[in-house]
Amino acid sequence: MMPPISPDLIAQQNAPQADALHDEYQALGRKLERRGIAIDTIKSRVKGWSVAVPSWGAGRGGTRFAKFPLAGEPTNIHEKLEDCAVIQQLGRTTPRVSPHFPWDCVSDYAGLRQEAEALGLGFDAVNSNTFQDQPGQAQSYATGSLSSTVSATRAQAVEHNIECIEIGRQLGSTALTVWVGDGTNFPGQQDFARSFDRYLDAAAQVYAALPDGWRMMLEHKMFEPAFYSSVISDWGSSLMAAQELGEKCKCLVDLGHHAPNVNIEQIVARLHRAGKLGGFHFNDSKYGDDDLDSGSINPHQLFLVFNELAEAEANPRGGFDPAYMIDQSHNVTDPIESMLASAEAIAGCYARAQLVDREALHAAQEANDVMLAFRTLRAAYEIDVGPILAMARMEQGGAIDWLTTYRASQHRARKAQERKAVGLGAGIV
Ligand code: PSV
Ligand code: MN
Repeated sequence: MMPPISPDLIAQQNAPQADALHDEYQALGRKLERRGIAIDTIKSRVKGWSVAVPSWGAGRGGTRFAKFPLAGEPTNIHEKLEDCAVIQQLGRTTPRVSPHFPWDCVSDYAGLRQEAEALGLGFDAVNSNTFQDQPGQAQSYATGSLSSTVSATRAQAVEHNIECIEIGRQLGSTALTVWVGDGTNFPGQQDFARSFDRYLDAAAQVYAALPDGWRMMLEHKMFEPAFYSSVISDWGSSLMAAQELGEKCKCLVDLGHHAPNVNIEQIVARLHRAGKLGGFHFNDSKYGDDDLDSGSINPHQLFLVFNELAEAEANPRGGFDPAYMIDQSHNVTDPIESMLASAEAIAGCYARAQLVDREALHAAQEANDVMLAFRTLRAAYEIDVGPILAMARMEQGGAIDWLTTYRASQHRARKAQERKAVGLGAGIV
């Protein structure tokens, strides 16, 4: 299969920028060398690091008020894969796609896997969906799924999750992410303890169906769609559930699923300490949202999360292998551009965290030298790692300036001719 963007175009766009990039890379290399860091080592680590993109993020998202479609946006998994391939071709940080079912259902999963492979992509964790009803579905999830009071509804939700595992097997995935919207809107609507018991009982049936080498990741979310209480509302509930379910069950941290200003980096450290850090859904948020582009609002928090990850990697305790995924909704941008920007922001925080002088940091911490500890950490954050990321991209066939190259490719305009138009979404207020 032809790559969606011509490699010649990428090379042509890179050519006039290559000298400046080499200059900047060398200047940064000298600066890092003075701090005892070899820039090529950091570049190799960046090349070895990756984050998955969500299939659902390839289309224009919407809010509950409206969706503003984009001409040429993908409407099925085949078109979504094609756009994800563009992201990988230009950015070289996102070789895997995390699919969502039933949104990405097809009749031939072996064929879908081959299609992805031909585009240079693989599949990451499969996501189940028991937060919406599907046409013809026997039981409704209106008042809950895995925690429903109705046993037939719980059974249906269990069965769907098991089906997702089966699909994932065919796609080469090794993880199932479970997020449920279960919860309440009114005090008194449900009993907190009994809902959690029912959830655990149903989740245990899903857990029992996990193949060897698989993990199940529980994603907590404080609110929405349930606005008074959620069954798996926070990392405490998630950890309790993961501990009860077993070794193969871990917690997934979606950055937007916390109250504003919560210290997420500390949660990351705690989950690692408990041996339960399963993975991430990266996004950013300002208030109570979970859909803005990673690093667009609070890049410093993203860096602090990666600082904890670097600590965890250096001190793996029982093991360190989190799954990294993006989970965003792109309501006003071209999703390809947003995911390229996000992948760059995330990889940039990964790179900066590699620059922290850990020995000096630990020494300052031990000596209770507050300012020195703070300055040691901040020094890494303040380094512009752009030349490392751009060099890693270029050396792997990606674009130095992915935005200009993407726009020059006219990919979206071409797809607007080929793909069927998406209807206007209806706002509800
Ligand atoms: C819920 O807000 C969530 O973060 C879960 O990961 C879902 O699977 C995803 O968004 C898409 O709705
Ligand atoms: Mn999520």
